[in-house]
Amino acid sequence: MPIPRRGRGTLLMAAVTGAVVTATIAVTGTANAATTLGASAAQTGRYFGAAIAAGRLGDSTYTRILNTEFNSVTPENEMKWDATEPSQGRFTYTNGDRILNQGLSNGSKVRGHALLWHNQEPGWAQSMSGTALRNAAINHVTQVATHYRGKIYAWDVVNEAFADGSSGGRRDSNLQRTGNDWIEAAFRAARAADPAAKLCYNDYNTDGVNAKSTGVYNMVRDFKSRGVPIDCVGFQSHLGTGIPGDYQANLQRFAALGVDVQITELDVAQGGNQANIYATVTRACLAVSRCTGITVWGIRDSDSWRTGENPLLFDNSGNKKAAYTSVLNALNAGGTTNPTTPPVTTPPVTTPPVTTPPVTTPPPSGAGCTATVSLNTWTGGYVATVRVTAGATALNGWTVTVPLPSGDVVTGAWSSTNSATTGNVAFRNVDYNGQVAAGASTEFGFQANGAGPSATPVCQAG
Ligand code: G2I
Repeated sequence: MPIPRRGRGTLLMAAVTGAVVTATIAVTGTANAATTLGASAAQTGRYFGAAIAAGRLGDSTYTRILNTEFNSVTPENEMKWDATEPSQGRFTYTNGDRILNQGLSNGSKVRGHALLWHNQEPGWAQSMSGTALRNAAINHVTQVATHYRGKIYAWDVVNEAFADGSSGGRRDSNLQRTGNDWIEAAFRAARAADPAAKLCYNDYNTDGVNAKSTGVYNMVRDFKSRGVPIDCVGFQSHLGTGIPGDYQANLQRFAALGVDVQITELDVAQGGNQANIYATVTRACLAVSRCTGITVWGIRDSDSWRTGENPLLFDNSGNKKAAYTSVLNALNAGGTTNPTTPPVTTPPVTTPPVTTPPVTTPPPSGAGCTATVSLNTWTGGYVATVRVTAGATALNGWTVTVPLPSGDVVTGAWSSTNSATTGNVAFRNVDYNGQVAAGASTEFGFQANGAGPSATPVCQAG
């Protein structure tokens, strides 16, 4: 059959300039024609990613699939606490940076995983507790998020902090024992360090409506109502041979809280239903406009942490499996368009010159209270731990005013609320630490950018 006139013209252009052809295909190729996972997901504004390991980047089959199929990467282990801060205060980013650069050089998004997790804590942190651990954890969040500032699409700020089973409550860990507010303290520190990254809470066994996912749901709702910075929830989706019937409804109820949802660690046991389950997950994400993308937890079956379960989209030799085709077809069938909302960008804080009013010192003893501050500093910032001690009379509420020099800005506080972030900052007790017996003490803390308090804090009872 002779080539129609128009077709001949197109072919001629193709022969003359390859660049034009590429653009033409991208525009005129129907929405259903993409042939890789990443490109297919991109048709609806989403990404399709993989967890990758720095140690495998020398494997040419692995990197070929990675560079061809995926437009997002997550470090499988390289940005975890044990990898990035193997001894306290000594940060190593070599392997994390390899993942980052692999992703960025391929035009991919990079999901950061994970700033705080009770698992894979470095040994030095495992043996810590209380205020020392809290300070170390917040410092870790600040340092790592600062190192990767502006380069990470979304951070798993806190990973797997909820208990399995019917309680719907928090998992016990040394981090949890530093106080229930450790999660919000971590999110605030992460926002301060990298305002452009979306901040996610990530967990497993939250893939349907159940006690655990409802516990997370209630936390997210609480965070949104109190202005704690959270942008997204990650659903790991390590699935067996079934999938909860309310998988999509569960994603939708989180999205309705005003957060993005992401499938962050998808893998599915190989069995009769593997391809169908993969397709069901994909369709659920596509049906929820705030579901921004899907990440599979590895590339080939042989790369998976689930040895022997063959849970991924490529076989040991790198061949596409039936599950791959079912995902690709589901992506190409389309769905809601993700608006790819840009992350919240906090405008730079312009600090007006602070004129410090003279401080009237409360009576040093008897009724009232005293406050002392200890600092854990690094270049440009610090974590302050403030000890509040009651005088001869029990306290029923307290306020500690900390004088900050010009330029210091509080970025987060725990076990207290602060009404301002600069100048003379008043920290007020929260529900559980306002009552302090005569002579007894309680502690709160805050994190700030700057050099540190310029004078002794002032404590007022009541
Ligand atoms: O456990 C599966 C995933 C559950 N959600 C959080 C993810 O971060 C987690 O990933 C897995 C990695 O896939 C494994 O590769 O996390 C494991 C650790 O809990 C990782 O395993 C560890 C081994 O336990 C270590 O022995 C090994 O040194 O991987 C390390 C690096 O290869």
